[in-house]
Amino acid sequence: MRPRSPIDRWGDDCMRILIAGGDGFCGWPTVLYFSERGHEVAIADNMIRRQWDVELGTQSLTPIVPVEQRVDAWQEVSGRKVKLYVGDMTDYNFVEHIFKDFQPEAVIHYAEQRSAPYSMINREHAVFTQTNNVVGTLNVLYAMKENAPECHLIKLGTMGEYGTPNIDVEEGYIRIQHKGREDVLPYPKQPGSFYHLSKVHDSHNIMFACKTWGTRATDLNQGVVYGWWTEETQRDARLYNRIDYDGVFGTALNRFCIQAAVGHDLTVYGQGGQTRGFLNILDTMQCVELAALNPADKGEFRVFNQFTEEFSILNLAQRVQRVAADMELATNIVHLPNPRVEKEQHYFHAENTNLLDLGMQPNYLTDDVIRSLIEAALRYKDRVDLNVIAPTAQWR
Ligand code: NAD
Ligand code: USQ
Repeated sequence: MRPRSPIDRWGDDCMRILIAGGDGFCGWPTVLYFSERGHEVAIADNMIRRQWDVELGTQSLTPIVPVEQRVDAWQEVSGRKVKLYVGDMTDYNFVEHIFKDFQPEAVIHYAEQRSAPYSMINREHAVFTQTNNVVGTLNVLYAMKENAPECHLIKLGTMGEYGTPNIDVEEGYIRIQHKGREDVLPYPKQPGSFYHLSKVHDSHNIMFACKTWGTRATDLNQGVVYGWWTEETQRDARLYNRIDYDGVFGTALNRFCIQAAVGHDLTVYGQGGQTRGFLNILDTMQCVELAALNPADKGEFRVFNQFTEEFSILNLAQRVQRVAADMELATNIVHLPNPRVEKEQHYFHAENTNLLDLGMQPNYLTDDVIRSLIEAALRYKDRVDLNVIAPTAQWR
């Protein structure tokens, strides 16, 4: 069968989609993206990400309004209604209620604590991260088994599950020959933080549910996301997406663009040879849509590596520095002592053909994209608190 592309999406393809974590950085644009395309969309979120801002004394670079106002604004702007369930995914009564009430055909599950540094602050933060993430996902699996056995789970995992092995990273599975026998087995996992470990635990639990109960699931091992605007989030100031730049939740390329805008040194940890998969947030939308339109079979645990390009951190900092110089913004690159325990020079090459085979059309990182991110950051530079940029969580 030909893969279903976004072009087919109108009409029969519209479905009921639950977006867990729909108030977050990836979740909110996903809500608007699917709603705009005619799907019936519901958000589940407990707004804990906004509480972590309070805990860490930071805020989104862009001003964001409360989720209720976001949902009302979307209805006003687009004429489309999005349902909102406020609650904690670790509370099974809450999760089961949504499944009975909304009866989703697909669940896009973003609702986790997603910062590696946050998970490494201390014991409490490590325990919280793993409990929040693993229990929330287990609740979704049970709610699907009991209430919606045909539903498709689209779960956000991370490329960091694999670590940085000295061989190519495959998509979820690897063919191994051992003592004259051969099998296709889950690709070895070497995660680099208690957060990344929580994703490995999730993957194992989901794989077990698929095998045991016939659950259908797609694990999207996503790389580092950059950018923050999408077509829908720019339509009204009340629809703006959040964007993090602080030392705990900010991620590499977005941080460098914001640092360049405010004249802060670009903070490369250690040598900067750390190489990761990256993708534009526009491609996050594309990938989850392709996964939703082409569901896994019953009992299938499908793994896609969700990134478009590989970059070293130093290379990204140098590109941002060069584009900033063209904009007459002078920036230095500093090599800070690395707060993490990770390889700073290593081999890294990962496969990413599964989503391309489904029709994904990557948005590659060009100098124009970097320029547009720096320009967007310049508009909000007065909201940047220079005191929260340094990394604080230490791995050791
Ligand atoms: P985010 O923190 O901005 O959003 C997560 C949302 O989930 C927040 O709105 C938060 O309030 C909610 N949430 C967390 N725990 C919850 C719970 N127990 N119950 C209800 N709601 C809860 O994160 P994000 O950047 O949008 O990431 C979304 C997902 O994508 C995460 O699972 C993350 O691991 C994964 N991911 C993100 C990136 C990235 O670069 N941002 C890269 C790869 C993978
Ligand atoms: N880094 C720097 N300077 C910075 C920030 C980061 O050198 O200012 C380095 C880190 O040491 C690391 C790399 O850049 O080697 C990536 O760090 P990051 O903070 O950009 O991303 P990471 O901690 O890996 O986590 C982010 C998201 C997480 C997602 C992951 C995808 O927060 O939710 O799972 O990217 S991946 O990296 O592919 O595992």
